[in-house]
Order: sequence, then structure tokens, then C-alpha cells
Amino acid sequence: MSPTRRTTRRQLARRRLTGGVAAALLLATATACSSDAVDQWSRGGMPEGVTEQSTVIQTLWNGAWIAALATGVVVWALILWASAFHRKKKNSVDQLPPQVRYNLPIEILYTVVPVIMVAVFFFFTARDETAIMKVDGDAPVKVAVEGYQWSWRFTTDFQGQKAVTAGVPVDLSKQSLQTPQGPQLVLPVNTKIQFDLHSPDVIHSFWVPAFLFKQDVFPGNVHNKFEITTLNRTGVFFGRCAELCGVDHSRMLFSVKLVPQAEFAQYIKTQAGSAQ
Ligand SMILES: [Cu+2]
Repeated sequence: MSPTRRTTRRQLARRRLTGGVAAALLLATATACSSDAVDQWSRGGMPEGVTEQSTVIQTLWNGAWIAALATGVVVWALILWASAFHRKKKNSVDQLPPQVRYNLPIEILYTVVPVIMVAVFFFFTARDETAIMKVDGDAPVKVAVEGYQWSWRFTTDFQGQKAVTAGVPVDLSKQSLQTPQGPQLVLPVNTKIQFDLHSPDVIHSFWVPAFLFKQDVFPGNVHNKFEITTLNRTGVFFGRCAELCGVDHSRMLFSVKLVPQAEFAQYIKTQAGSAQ
């Protein structure tokens, strides 16, 4: 290979690298500038929650990250300190540094400290899980969720009136962020809602990312239950099956539409009327 060609290749590689770094920086700047991205960062990558329970989950998530990062800072500092100040000395070819095996205080320290850390994580997780999983049974709106291969049936019960929505596997080529497909579950804002989950065939999982929560949907005599209290936030939120349940699992899409309470009452009335 001629020296000129080698230089050209090297220059090309360097140019490519510079281009890549510039593109990455541009992307990072563009992402950092949008307020949506800042919000996303403040939530640690979670979507914006729409239930009271989701705020509990968000706080737990943020706290866990802060604790993990604080631990990381201590560990990284120790690693850097050890590698910077305790390198092999030039004149100590065959000499080991002083060994600290069977040092009781240190061994107790690195047994007790992780146990305390795990206990703290466990305490907050158990406390919040208990709060999230509590089912009082007095919710004014009850939704029977049936997950089947491969869609959903929602039976919403409000003051003795029922609305039923059932779907078929969606056409994924038509799915977009603007127009959700599949059955739509209409629910009121500022309301306690109970979900009863059941499947006639295999295990599915009912997942609405905006609830920051999902729960398995079992066949047989198992009926998983949970309650949410919606915040005052209207909108349409995506939902999906989160348990690989068969060939068309990915087509088990649905959406939840949160509407004002008066609109919800009107919706149930119309649906119940048309059903009769
Ligand atoms: Cu499924």
C-alpha cells in the first residue's frame, strides 16, 4: 500500500470519528433542550403517571436511583483512589502490598453495610407495595378485564349500569402514536376505580404504562385485583399485553381514555342504553 493511500484512509477514519462525535453531541444537545426531555429525566425515564398510585411508584423509583447513585459515587471514588494512589511501586517487583485478610473490623463493615442498604430498599419497597396493592372494594367504578388471545374485553360497571367494549387483534401496520387501535376503555378522572383481571385461555398481563403499573391476568379461578385513583388529567393513554402469550401477543393493544366525570356518566348511560 502506498503511504498516500494509507494517509487518506487514516484521514477518512478520523473524519468519520469527528462526524460521529459531532452528531452525538448535536443529538444530546437537541434532546437536552426540549422540556419534555428534562421532564423525562426528572422522572428517571418513566412516562408521566395519571394515578395517585403512580406518584408513589415514581417517588420510590427516584429514591432508588438517588440511593444507587450515592452508593455508586462512594464505590467509584474508592476504585479511583485505589488505582491512583495504590499502584505498583517501581522498585517493588516481587513484593506484595500489605494484605488485609482476616481484618475483623473491615469484614464486619462490609457485611453490615450491604445488609443495612438492602434493609432500607426492602422497607421502602414493601411499604409502597402494600399501599399500591391495597383493595378497599368501595370503588364507585368497577372494570372487569378479560384478556384473551389476542385482545381485551372491558366491562365497566357504574351505578348498576354497564358498558362493554371488546376488541380484535390490531393491525400493527396501522398503529401510530396519534391514533391508538384496539378496544378503548373510557374512565373518569378524579375517581377510584377497581380492576378485576381474568383470562379464559393463557396468562396475559394488563399494562397501562401511564399507570406505572401492570398485573398478570390468569386463567382458572384466579382473579387478580387492583385499585387506582385517577388524577385530574384527561387524555388517551396506550395499553398493551406485557406477557408473551402467543403468536399475536404484540397485537393485543388497547387504550384508556380519561374523561371528565360528567362525560363519563353520559358515556355509560349511552352505552348501557344501546346495549339494551
Ligand atoms: Cu396477551
